[in-house]
Amino acid sequence: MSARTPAGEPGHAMQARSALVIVDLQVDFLPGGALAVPGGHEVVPLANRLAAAFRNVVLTQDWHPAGHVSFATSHSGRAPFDCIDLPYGPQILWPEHCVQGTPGAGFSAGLQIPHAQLVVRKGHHRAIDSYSAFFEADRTTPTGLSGYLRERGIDTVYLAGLALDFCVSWSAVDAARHGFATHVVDDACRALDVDGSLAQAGAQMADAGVRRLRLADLVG
Ligand code: VGL
Ligand code: ZN
Repeated sequence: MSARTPAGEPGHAMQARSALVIVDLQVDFLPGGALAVPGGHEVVPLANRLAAAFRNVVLTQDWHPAGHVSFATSHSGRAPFDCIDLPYGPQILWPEHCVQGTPGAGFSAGLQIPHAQLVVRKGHHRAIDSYSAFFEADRTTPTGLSGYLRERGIDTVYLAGLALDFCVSWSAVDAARHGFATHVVDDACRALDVDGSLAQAGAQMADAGVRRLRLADLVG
């Protein structure tokens, strides 16, 4: 394994207890996609490099049914990026994206992580969005990822992918709150930055004790 050990990380033995979670590197989030994250394509080769240094890799996949509650088209008179109140809280409305089984919901063709062990599909309940890989937006419906990691003896999580201010940060905050030592690899993420969302995500991650590091801290 070629990973350099980040500050405070005891090294090889810890690899068994660490997992890399690569968030939503899907066609619809890349330039030209339905909900493109600026520079999103730049993350794909970085994720490949990062993943090569991890024994345990999990991929997440945004995976919505047609007519999903997060789509602006599901609410008459609403436009993408409007915010509405739903029973579980405020919800930003998005263009239709990552519809189950469509090409846009597929992983980037450039993603080469054959040793990934689990794909977590999220956002599959029509009436609840799910940015986090751990809990849906009602903050109570679990995806099962926490139990999966714990059952495998994993206590440390690294995250990278798209979008930093939504699915990456929500996943990181939930991981930290549920007791995982949590690190976000900043330069292997890109953000949407909708109405101050990036600054807000930074503050929430800091509050939750999420550590931020850079790719070079992990792979030389
Ligand atoms: C995401 C908005 C809607 C993300 C997913 O992957 O960050 N953002 N669905
Ligand atoms: Zn989504």
